[in-house]
Amino acid sequence: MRIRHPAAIAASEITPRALFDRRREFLRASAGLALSTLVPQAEARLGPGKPSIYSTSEAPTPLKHVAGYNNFYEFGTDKEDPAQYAHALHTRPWTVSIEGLVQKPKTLGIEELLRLAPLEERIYRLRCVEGWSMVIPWLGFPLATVLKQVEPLGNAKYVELVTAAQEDTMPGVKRHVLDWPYTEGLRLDEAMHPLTLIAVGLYGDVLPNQNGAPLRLVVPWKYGFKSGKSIVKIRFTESEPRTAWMKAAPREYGFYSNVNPEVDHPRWSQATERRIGEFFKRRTLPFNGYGEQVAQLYAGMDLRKQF
Ligand SMILES: Nc1nc2c(c(=O)[nH]1)N[C@H]1C(S)=C(S)[C@@H](COP(=O)(O)O)O[C@H]1N2
Ligand SMILES: [Mo]
Repeated sequence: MRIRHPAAIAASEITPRALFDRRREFLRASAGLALSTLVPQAEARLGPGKPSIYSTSEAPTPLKHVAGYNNFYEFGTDKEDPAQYAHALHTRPWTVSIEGLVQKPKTLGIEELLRLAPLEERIYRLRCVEGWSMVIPWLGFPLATVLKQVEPLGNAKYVELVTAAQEDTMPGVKRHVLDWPYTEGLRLDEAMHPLTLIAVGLYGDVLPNQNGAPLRLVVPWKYGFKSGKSIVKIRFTESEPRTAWMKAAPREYGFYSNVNPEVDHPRWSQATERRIGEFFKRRTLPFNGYGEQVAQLYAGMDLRKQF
């Protein structure tokens, strides 16, 4: 696909403040009790988070689906496996090592990471390459905040994200489904984009383990698999990192993985999606509806070849 004119929806999507506050009241009221039953080792609530102009005004998907229908292959390949097994994940102590082509490599503990920036609430669409989607009220801060801590060198062009592989808690890593640990990657400008989020919570509370506790990536204009869960390492590189899905099926999953209704997956169409909780399918939007913010990152690229 060639870049089209920015999707017309984006401006109308920016949530007016009053509506936003009302919706947050609603989110808080409806999340409250339910989440504590879904997060066994519930820690202190993270609070509501600063509202963000990047939030969609679409209705959030009920928490029972957000935390009950997941892809987290380290815990098994069925959608119910993560909710069933991820309670065992060790989320403390937790450190993230930031290394590679940087002036000042650093290892930051989760508590230090949480102090880097005020938490924002970002209500984003998430579309899985399998053809389903959700709307999730994340709590987090831009990945850029973390990347700026280490002074990248001039030849750094990409970041590789490496996620946890805990053999004692993750039954899936004993099976050769993927080449563990699960890794992902972004070009530096994608990684620095203000939409690219490190999420530490959702629905006003800490992340349920099955959603990638204690911290995961969220890249809303790309297919869900780009949003790696339970990150332990961020490495700056000069060449394009190979990702877990590219290694597993290079014909099916490319590096960019931008949501693109015009480029079919080799085994199925990407033109429509089913919002979890709804019956009828919706048409999928280019860049998952975030084209106005990100299309210019890909100007001049042929996104059929660089899929
Ligand atoms: N470590 C890890 N991260 C992962 C995955 C995974 O299997 N392992 N699955 C990805 C896929 S395919 C999707 S669609 C999203 C799902 O995120 P959610 O379960 O929070 O909705 O997580 C992504 N991040
Ligand atoms: Mo996915």
